[in-house]
Amino acid sequence: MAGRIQIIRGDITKQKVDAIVNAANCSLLGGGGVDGAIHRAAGPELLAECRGLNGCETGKAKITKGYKLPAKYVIHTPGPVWHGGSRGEAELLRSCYRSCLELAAEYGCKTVDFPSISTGVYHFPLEKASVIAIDAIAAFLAEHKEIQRVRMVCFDERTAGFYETALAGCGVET
Ligand code: AR6
Repeated sequence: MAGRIQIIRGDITKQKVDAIVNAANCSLLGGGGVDGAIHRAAGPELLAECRGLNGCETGKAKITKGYKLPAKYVIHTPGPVWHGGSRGEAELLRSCYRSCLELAAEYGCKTVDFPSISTGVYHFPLEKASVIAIDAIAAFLAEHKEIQRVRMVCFDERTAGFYETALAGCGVET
């Protein structure tokens, strides 16, 4: 039987889940990468709601509706930009995952899909980011049985491979 943490390859904008996470920037006003794809698929009402949120700090999260997306909610989190690892990047990335899951639980979400936060244009090394992500998700799920399933939705094979390895190595029965 599959565990509560799963890794899939795919496009996060196509997933019919309670909440998808957006790897945003602090303005919450859109950008490239997965952020651009989510805004395109959700339609202009998403940007309109985001304009009222007054941005978001790195490592924190804010929630909106999903509009034209199959997902009910979008949880927006600005990940840390990688500066070499000495500027609290690891703790900030961990905080992104935890903050998103806290909001998901608060809104009654049972299924949550994440993209690989910070490993695109923010250049967080995948090997480190994948271990932090899986560890943070596993720790949260251990305390929150009401969330049934969390998936990492990876856009490419290389990214999926790192998360598979991290999941296999995390040693937590999820
Ligand atoms: N579904 C799933 N994953 C995707 C998709 C998709 N449709 N599109 C891209 N990815 P990035 P970051 C993957 O750069 O590093 C934006 O401009 C992508 O292959 O989107 O956190 C924001 O506004 C990569 O593995 O996010 C910020 O300014 C992962 O998503 C900045 O980029 C994250 O890559 C955030 O940078």
